[in-house]
Amino acid sequence: MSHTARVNEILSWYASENAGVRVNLARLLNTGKLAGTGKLVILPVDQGFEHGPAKSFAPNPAGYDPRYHVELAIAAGCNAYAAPLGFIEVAAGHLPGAIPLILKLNNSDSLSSGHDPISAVTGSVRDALRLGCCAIGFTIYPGSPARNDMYEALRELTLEAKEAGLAVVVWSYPRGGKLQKADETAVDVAAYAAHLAAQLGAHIIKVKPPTAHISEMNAKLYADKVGELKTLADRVAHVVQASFGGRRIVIFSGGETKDESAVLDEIRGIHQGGGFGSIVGRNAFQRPKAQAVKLLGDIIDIYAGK
Ligand code: FBP
Repeated sequence: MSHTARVNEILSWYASENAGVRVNLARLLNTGKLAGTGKLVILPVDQGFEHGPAKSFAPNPAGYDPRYHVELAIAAGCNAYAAPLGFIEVAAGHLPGAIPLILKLNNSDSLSSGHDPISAVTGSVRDALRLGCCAIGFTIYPGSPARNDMYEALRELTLEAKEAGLAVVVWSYPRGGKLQKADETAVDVAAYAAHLAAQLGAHIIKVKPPTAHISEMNAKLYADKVGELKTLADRVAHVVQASFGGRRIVIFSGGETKDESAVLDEIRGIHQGGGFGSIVGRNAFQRPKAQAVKLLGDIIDIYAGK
């Protein structure tokens, strides 16, 4: 199968990478209903680890069974499925090769509080290779006093993953330190977080949808730009621009479960702003399966320009 012009263009942004990395990026871009469009919709299910099983799966108890999620990702026509080691082991054994897998190599639980935000490394590049994954995933918390430890851990894992021909997906979630809650999704902070992930060698960058808030530290710098950042589309365009002038794949997370029209409005904004897609977890797996497949299908249609 030859690639579409758009997939070839995107692959050209990663010209320094070896064949294995580019094959795996192509796998991600050529799977599911958005195959060939250059857009991605990924199902991430690490919330059981991050937020706890009852908080994550009680709204739709089918989700306690890890097989459910990989089946959902396939039924909906997603490009990939991302999860920590335990869920990926089940997915790889249940439906081997059915959908590209992203092994999330670090995770943080919600049982302890009062510490600097930092995740534990809970998987390895060897695990990703053993399980046939096409990419590793890694979360950084820019703003956390422990950020440099995360950047340095990511540097090692990125090198190892790239040498092994795996793609690298970075969840860049500002939090901790001097950042206020509102700053975590502020447009200036989101743009900075996306840029950091790009500089750390990420092929795919994941941030939260940026709000119109500007953090105190950048208030002066952005004073003249506020009018240009009024809509979500404007703000997404700014984040994409900060990611090497649009030459890195940037996708946006779904957040807490909300009503369908709110989800779809947000996706329209991301699409209009030139975002490359979404990574939607709770808004998918916390709904009954038929509703989740329909909602993911509507999201995919927006990214497909339908
Ligand atoms: P959601 O669509 O459920 O928000 O999932 C996206 C995601 O990045 C997950 O991978 C992760 O568990 C979650 O968001 C983290 O959100 P937070 O750290 O804000 O609790």
